Amino acid sequence: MSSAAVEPARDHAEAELTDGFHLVVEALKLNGIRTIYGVPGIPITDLGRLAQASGIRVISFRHEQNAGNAAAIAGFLTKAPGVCLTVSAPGFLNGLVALANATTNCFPMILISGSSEREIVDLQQGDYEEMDQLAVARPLCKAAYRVLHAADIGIGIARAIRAAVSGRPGGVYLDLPAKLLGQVMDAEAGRRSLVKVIDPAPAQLPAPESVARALDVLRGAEKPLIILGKGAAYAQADDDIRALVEKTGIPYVPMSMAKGLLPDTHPQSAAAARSTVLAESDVVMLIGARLNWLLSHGKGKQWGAPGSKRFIQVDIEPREMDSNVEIAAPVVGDIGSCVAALLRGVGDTWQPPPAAWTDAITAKKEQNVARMASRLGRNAMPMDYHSALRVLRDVIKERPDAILVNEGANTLDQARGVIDMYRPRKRLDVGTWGVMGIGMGFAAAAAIETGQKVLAVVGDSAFGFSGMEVETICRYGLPVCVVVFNNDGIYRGDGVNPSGGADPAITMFVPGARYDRMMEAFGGVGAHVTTPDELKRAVDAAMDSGKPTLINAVIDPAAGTESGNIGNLNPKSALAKKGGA
Ligand code: OXT
Ligand code: ADP
Ligand code: MG
Repeated sequence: MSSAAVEPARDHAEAELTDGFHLVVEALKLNGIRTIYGVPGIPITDLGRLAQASGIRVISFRHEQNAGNAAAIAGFLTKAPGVCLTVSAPGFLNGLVALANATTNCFPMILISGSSEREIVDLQQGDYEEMDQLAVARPLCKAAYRVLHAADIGIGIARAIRAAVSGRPGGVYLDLPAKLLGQVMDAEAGRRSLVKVIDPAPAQLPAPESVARALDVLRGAEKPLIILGKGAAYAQADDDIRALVEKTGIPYVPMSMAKGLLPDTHPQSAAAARSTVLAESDVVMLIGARLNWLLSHGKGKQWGAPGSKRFIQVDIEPREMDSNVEIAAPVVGDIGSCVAALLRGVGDTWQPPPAAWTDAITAKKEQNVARMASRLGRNAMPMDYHSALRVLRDVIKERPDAILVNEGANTLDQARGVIDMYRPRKRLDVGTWGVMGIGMGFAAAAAIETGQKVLAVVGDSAFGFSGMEVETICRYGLPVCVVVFNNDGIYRGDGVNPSGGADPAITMFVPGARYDRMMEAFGGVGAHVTTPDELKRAVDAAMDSGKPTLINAVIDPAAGTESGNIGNLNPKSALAKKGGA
């Protein structure tokens, strides 16, 4: 559309007019966007106001990264793009971390940022918050667009929506220069320029021969294994996924955010025998899970003898195949269609895996469960991770619809193992990047998008990245209970400054800090607990009342390990003087 299509207001004194602000809001509404997460300011304050006036829920955060994380997880939970609205340069950059993280995790999201005047930015003449935002965003997201003419707003938003949710979902950047928002055009022409996206994420059917090949490989397995990833959770094909697992009788391991697709207590879950099944399986079917670092790239010691494994991979992204190891049977398509096709092929006469395989898994599971039970049974004082997590495990068992948000290092790794999930998409965590700071944004959006109560279990360091959003949680009265596992530091709270100087160790925080008072400062409920009983009472009260609550749970500063379960990824200098924890 050329600029000639944008007519100045003065020529239309009599005609009904619209402008960029209204067209953006109408385009979002037309496409079913009901919530915007963001931070107001120049040049998008009025855009937010107008959106709110016209019935969109606009949630104002204290920092764009948290608003962006909220939008990203809204996308994961709903399969519709979560929208984050920010101001130019600094606000945009704050939101960009969340956009990149969404893209990395395959969550559909749109970051809409206001920007400065193109003419000034391109000549680098020093405009207010000058930055070539489109160029900065492009390498960090799935697609990036800029709209220059009001008459193109409809098509720009349509492109952003389709790019975010079709194929492999991801983050999209949409650049809206300040001047665009004020552009005026004929209202009827504006209405006609809007686009309602039809079938934004079309089914992608797998080729029948790829399904047949996968079933052949699976049928020939002596020690088959299914790995469910967060792509499987995203796909919302819950009944078929469960039927596929149960009809084949194949043991499965859920990746962290796929926990609950089948209840973690399911007899076929091999989560508690993870090392055994990764090493000893002969055929592994990945459904919506990548062979990235979280799965040791599908090779090495963890995966047993070289050449002992054949992989089947179900994924919507063809280029994911053979990314790390050879995929013997790629099945490319959307998980709903692929799993339905696999299920049809499985039929009613599928032979379950040999008992030798399932018995070996059961034996290993029993060992690990017994080991965990003895840890859970200890009543350590001060609390260690397991004594605190035991009661949180019970909270989720009693309230399987509640959403668990989880971040930290030890707080993350121990909670993942201890807290069973019973329903799909109820566990939200640090994802592919292991990023700290998703906590309060995820918690707020989970409450808003699902209407369920949220339990956020976060390390004291992790909490600090988004902690100011407890004000947001109080302001909107969200049913979020935050439990801060307070061990006085990153990984541990007993670090020592190796120089012997007065500064604290780099992993230490103020000992005995009272995070509960932050929630009280904004009118929420604060609690300070030192025993499992106190913790259970405080969490039960919060989950029953739905009042914004922060529980400061004191954890033994010496209970954690450096980097949690992934200490192997933390390089250590052989030359440095030993210090710290
Ligand atoms: O089979 P085996 O025998 O091996 O046993 C396994 C299972 O079978 C068994 N298991 C069970 N047994 C019994 N019962 C049950 N139910 C059961 N379930 C499992 O248990 C073992 C282990 O099982 P698991 O966990 O499944 O297996 P494993 O081997 O651990 O799996 C490997 C992984 C890689 C899949 C898994 O470990 C994983 O998903 N890890 C994710 C790790 C991660 O992402 N960590 C976060 C990043 S750490 C670090 O980077 C941090 N930073 C730096 C930083 C970051 N991240 N971001 C930003 C923006 N800036 C800086 C910081 C600052 S963490 C951090 C803060 C930390 O401090 P906090 O105060 O917040 O937290 P605390 O540590 O608490 O102080
Ligand atoms: P996890 O961290 O749980 O292992 P990953 O984020 O690594 O999961 O992998 C998710 C995978 O799921 C990605 O490769 C992505 O392309 C895929 N995916 C996402 N949504 C769908 C879908 N609807 N259909 C098929 N594949 C999907
Ligand atoms: Mg800590």
